[in-house]
Amino acid sequence: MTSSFTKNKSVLDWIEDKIDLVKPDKIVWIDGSKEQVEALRAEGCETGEMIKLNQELLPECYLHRTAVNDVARVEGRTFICAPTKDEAGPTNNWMDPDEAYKMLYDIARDSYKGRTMYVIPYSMGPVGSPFSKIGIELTDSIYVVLNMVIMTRTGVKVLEALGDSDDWVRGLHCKCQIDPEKRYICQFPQDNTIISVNSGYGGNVLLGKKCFALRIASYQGKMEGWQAEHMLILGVEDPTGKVRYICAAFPSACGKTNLAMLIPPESYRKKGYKVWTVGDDISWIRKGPDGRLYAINPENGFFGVAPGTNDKSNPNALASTRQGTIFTNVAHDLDTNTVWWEGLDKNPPTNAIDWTGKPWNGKESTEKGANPNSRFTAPAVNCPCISSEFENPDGVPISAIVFGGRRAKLAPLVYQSRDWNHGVFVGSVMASETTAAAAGAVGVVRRDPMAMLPFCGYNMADYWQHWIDIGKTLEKDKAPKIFNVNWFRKDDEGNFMWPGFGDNLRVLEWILKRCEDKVDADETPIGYVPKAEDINLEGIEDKVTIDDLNAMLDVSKDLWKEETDGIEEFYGKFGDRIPKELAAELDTLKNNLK
Ligand code: OXD
Ligand code: MN
Repeated sequence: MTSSFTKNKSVLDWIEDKIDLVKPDKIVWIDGSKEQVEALRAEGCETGEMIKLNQELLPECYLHRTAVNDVARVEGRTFICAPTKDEAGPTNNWMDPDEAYKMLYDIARDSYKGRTMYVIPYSMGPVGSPFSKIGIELTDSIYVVLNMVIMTRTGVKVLEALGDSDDWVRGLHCKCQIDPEKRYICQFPQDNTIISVNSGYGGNVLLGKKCFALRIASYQGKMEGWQAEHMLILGVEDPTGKVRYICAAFPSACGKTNLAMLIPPESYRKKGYKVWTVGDDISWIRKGPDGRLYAINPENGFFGVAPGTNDKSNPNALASTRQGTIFTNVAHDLDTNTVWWEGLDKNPPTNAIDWTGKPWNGKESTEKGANPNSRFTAPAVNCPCISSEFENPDGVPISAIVFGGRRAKLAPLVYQSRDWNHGVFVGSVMASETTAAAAGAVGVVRRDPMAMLPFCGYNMADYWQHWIDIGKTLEKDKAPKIFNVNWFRKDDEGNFMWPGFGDNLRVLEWILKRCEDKVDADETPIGYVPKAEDINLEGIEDKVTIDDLNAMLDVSKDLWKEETDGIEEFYGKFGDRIPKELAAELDTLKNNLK
């Protein structure tokens, strides 16, 4: 095969092979031009795949509805196809690579007949950055192309940066019949390959995101000495203009996008504090020339959950969606040709189409207008608080790493690990209690180490070892300090004790002071906990008293003893693959609780 876009033999051979397999009628290379995007939007509208929204109120914005059986990532049908089951580990689904290729090729064979193959060259990270990695996704979906154009850097410039290198991630997406019984999202970390069939929904088909930037990249990072993490990156600017950066990992439904785009409380704004967003979902982290850890956000947009986003909960996210955005599975207000979702405002449209495509009157219907997992795909540049360092090819230096989860009684508002290895332990035992938002029982503890449970491309115990090994390469005063936060502590009546949202900056302030040794702390069995008077309550004294704060900072030995049983059980799944450093941390915790 030849092409005017590249002479890279590994690229051309692979595409030729896939053309033979799926048999498209036509091949279109995505060149990254505005004209091509415009033409694809128009074509998507002609086929009904995309709906053009009110261009005065929402310029360059479109709506898409997926099949009703295809509205979320499917962890049960996501596989790590490593050579052996042990390499995938006990927390991943595993399939033998040869069997997986055969099965997937049988499903994909001839599936592009009568359709177009779009070839998307994309870069995760700024093109040419030493952090960045290149992928090529083949897809038969215009929706996927238009989303990838927002979420990644695409086009000719990517092929130029690749040159004749073989170091790129192969991605094949086939919509097929959107048959949920034949839906598979397969990662082959050893082959830099992703194959996704029978889905048209975001996380399953925008292959640069979870499949590449986390599952494949976590394995690449292990082999190459860096880290791919499910972490937001934010910068806190203090009144002197100094900006310090924090990476934070939380399981789904813990407010990651909200924290990444936090608006400081009024008293902080008056003093000159600002928060800058570098990323809301994924961090790629590596050591810089000065020995500190630096992070980039490999993405170029936000694929955020729409419901609950409004001008109080997250005005920056909402503002990001006002231009050049694709909405997926939200309600369509026919009177204004705009979009609506639960929690946007108290004024649902009465003449609308719901996310399933049926007529919907938001004032009368008991059904939801938007799917609970409906999304916006918004360009990062739209975000009013996007960091000036967003495009910095060298990333931003990380002062603190923050883990967190939803724990009603157990974890204090914030605590600091004693050192790097203890911090890795804290991340490895991360857990969240289930909420009513998900199916199943409420309040059940789900372990989600580093928020990577569904995203780690290899054995999680080896992943922890990789964390430990990275720590060994860092000088003590250069390593980020590691913390755990819990915004979700409840009192005996079941009320949240901490106001959250912008007030979380009060906790970040304490964290950054600890990083610079500017504030003392109390040593407890689980790590360092703030003295209540060191958390600034100015402006919220009527909502949170010192007594409340003391209650939120309390560490109950009894509850933590119960917790160690759960940790032991979880660690047990990994047998003797558990790093000895983490086994020692668990012993230390148990001793501290005696
Ligand atoms: C996401 C997720 O969509 O983590 O970012 O589920
Ligand atoms: Mn995520």
